Amino acid sequence: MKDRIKNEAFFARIASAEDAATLINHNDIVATSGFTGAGYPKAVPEALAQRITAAHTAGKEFSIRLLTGASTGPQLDGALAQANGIAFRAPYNGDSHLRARINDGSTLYLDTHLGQVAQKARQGQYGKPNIAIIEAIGVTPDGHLILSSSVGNSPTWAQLSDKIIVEINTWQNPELVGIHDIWPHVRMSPDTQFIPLAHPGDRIGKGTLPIDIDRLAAIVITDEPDRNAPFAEPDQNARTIAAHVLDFLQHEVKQGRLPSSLLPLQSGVGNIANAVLEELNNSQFENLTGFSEVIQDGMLSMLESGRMTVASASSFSLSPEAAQRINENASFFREKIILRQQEISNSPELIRRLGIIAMNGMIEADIYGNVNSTCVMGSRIQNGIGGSGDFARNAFLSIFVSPSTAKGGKISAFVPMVPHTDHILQDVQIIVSEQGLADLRGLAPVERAREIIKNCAHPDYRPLLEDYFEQARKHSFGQHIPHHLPSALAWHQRYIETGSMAG
Ligand code: 0RQ
Repeated sequence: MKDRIKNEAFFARIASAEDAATLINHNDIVATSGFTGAGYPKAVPEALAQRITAAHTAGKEFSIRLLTGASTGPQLDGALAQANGIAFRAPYNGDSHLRARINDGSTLYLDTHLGQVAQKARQGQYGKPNIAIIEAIGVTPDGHLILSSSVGNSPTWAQLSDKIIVEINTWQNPELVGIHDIWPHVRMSPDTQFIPLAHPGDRIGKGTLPIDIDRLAAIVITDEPDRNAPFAEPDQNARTIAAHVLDFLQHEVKQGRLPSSLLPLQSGVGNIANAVLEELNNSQFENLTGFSEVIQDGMLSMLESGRMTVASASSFSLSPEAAQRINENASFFREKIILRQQEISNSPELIRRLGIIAMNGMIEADIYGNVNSTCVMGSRIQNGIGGSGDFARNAFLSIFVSPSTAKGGKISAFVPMVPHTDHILQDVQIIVSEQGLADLRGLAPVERAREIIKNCAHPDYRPLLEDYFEQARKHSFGQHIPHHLPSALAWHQRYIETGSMAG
């Protein structure tokens, strides 16, 4: 272990996960590392879940308020949700057990733009964290942490928390050292500083995270891989959507609106986003760059093939096979990948300056191009807004992708009115389904409606949308964004009542 923990004072604080978990009490605010299933603590949360279950069995209350970077994994969100130990959670979740707790009302969820969490935490909006739990791959002789497969909010949690527990995960390759870039000059307004980053490959900070030894409560040793979910082979819809995106980008280059190396790419979670990246890897584009929050399999392939020269993010979201590739070739990837804290990877200032091409999935869009990314039937959370809002609003091009139907055709992804809005029409420039691509740039709302219905809606639902649009124009209170309010949400109500939007 001395090859991982090179500072004596840290070495002296090694404890078991069970002992470390006893430092956490009912109602504590616990802030952890972890972003999209990478770099989250594993052993202490599992031990805490057991402690919570034991307390509940003894008839005692025990729950925590949990803050993270983004989604974590089964040992953290999953185990604590199964123990019904999370009273409050922010800012993003992808775990199915926790999703069920949020949707049945037992956990309160504050879904937040990922780029804003650190700033809000510094303002005290979530309360002062009692304890931070941070996964690292080692400790330097001068007592700095070498973070693991994500940076997320770890610098902020280490700074704000009363106590710190560090998990050293020996599964992670120590050669990842040097992949991180932690900018130490984050300040509160009015003292905020210009972020000196002009290219996705710029390194502007430090490779390690200094922490205050006086607040270091325990070091726990683990040896477990991250939660890595295999990507499904892209289906026909994903491949068709990817081909539409590629045609569009090629057209933009031909028109002289994009350089042949495009602009830095952001790609969201999910199989379609990954399929677009795989398609780009087979394209003629060269010297691509990535400025995103997660690095998926598709981006890894592009770095390996040389199609992409550098990728900046806050974390990985990989299949087990790709995670193994990183672990085996850490010295290659640490030259091509930069992991930053999420207030830098998702900084509106940088997204606007670099001119990002943002590609994100969605649940549904309405005929005017307002997008719902989070709430099924307006009320049931799927994951969260994640970084899609940070990127969509500030991007050079903001693209949303989705199959035209869900649940075997029972749901149309294009509806008269969305029952929940994450991205207003002003932030949505391009929408793509397997049916086609709607280029909404420069169009007024009624022009957008015609494009979306014609190009994106499924043929089974297109006539129904045309009918709605006609009715809306006849009966609307105003003609700017025509709606027929009595039937605007009828499709959703019909699905809730009958299991199909088509009736
Ligand atoms: O549900 O698993 O129960 O079948 O939503 O849908 O088709 O697997 O698509 O994985 O691309 O996710 C918007 C959720 C799409 C994702 C969303 C149901 C569908 C399925 C998942 P089941 P698919 P994807 C960077 C950017 C917000 C965060 C973001 C997301 C499940 O893209 O979370 O962009 N985005 N972050 O059946 C009812 C519809 C539906 C629907 C799909 N219209 N109505 N259910 N589903 N469409 C990353 C980070 O920020 C960290």
